[in-house]
Amino acid sequence: MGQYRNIVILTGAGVSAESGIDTFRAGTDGQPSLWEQHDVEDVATPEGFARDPELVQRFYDMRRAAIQTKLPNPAHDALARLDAAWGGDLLIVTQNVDDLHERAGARRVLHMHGEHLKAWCTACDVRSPWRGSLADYPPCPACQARSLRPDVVWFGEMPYEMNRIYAALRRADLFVSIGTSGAVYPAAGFVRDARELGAHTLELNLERSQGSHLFHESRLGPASQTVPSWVDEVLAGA
Ligand code: BJW
Repeated sequence: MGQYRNIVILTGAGVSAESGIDTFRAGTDGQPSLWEQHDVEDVATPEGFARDPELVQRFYDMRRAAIQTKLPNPAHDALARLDAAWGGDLLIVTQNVDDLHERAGARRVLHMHGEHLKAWCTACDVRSPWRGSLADYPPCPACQARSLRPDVVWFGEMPYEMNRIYAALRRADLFVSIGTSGAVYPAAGFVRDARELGAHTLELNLERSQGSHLFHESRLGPASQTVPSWVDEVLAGA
């Protein structure tokens, strides 16, 4: 691992699974996944929100409350350790809307699918820190309009900071994907982009994902084990 300088790490729901946060597709430890419990068209599309905003607000209220009771696990801790120690470029692009990377101490984190702990005012376009409920139409702290929605990216919406992500992928000589099924684009395409641009590509996942064959290397196992040992390896070679 000593030959690398610029790293992009993509994380998905699998990195937070051992903190007790539900994954979206295949459930873990006998728990049903989120999309087994809720219809994705109803709760994760702008059309679903327009049809039944209260249902969607309650779904996100429940998840926003739940993440505040969870703690980072050894995978988040190891990535924070790498972030603190790594002298080259490093960007943790997370699809997760929880704040566990930050609570573990990571600084170079980009939330491409938004954040549970922010509310977005569709009247004035300001995003405000938010920990409570949105279901009872609270006023926007900036403009007082009662037009707040969860600051998350639904299907059909543009993920955040794509230019910054592609710029990091162009510089990367190592791309690592952790705990994501590779089912959702554009994130699922990053491995192809990174590889075409010359990066070494590594997958760390519980099981082989949809795009496993696209990686140079796959290591299987729970993130709480595979991530700390990979981080040790990278830092030993640095
Ligand atoms: C463990 C583990 C452990 C478990 N240790 N591992 C046809 C083709 C291509 C694209 C499209 C298409 N039709 C439509 C599209 C576009 C669409 C899309 O991708 N649809 C697919 C269903 C095909 N995408 C979009 O609409 C996106 N926008 C877009 O494309 O804009 C246009 C554009 C054009 C050009 C450039 C850029 C943009 C927006 C996608 C928004 C996704 N939003 C959600 C909800 C966010 C808010 C919320 O949290 O509610 O994001 S959906 C959901 O899926 C969430 C996640 O971030 C995302 C990815 O899920 P993830 O993280 O991979 O979780 P899982 O559950 O799928 O997998 C968990 C993995 O962990 C598994 O592999 C387990 O094995 C593993 N695991 N435990 C290690 N302990």
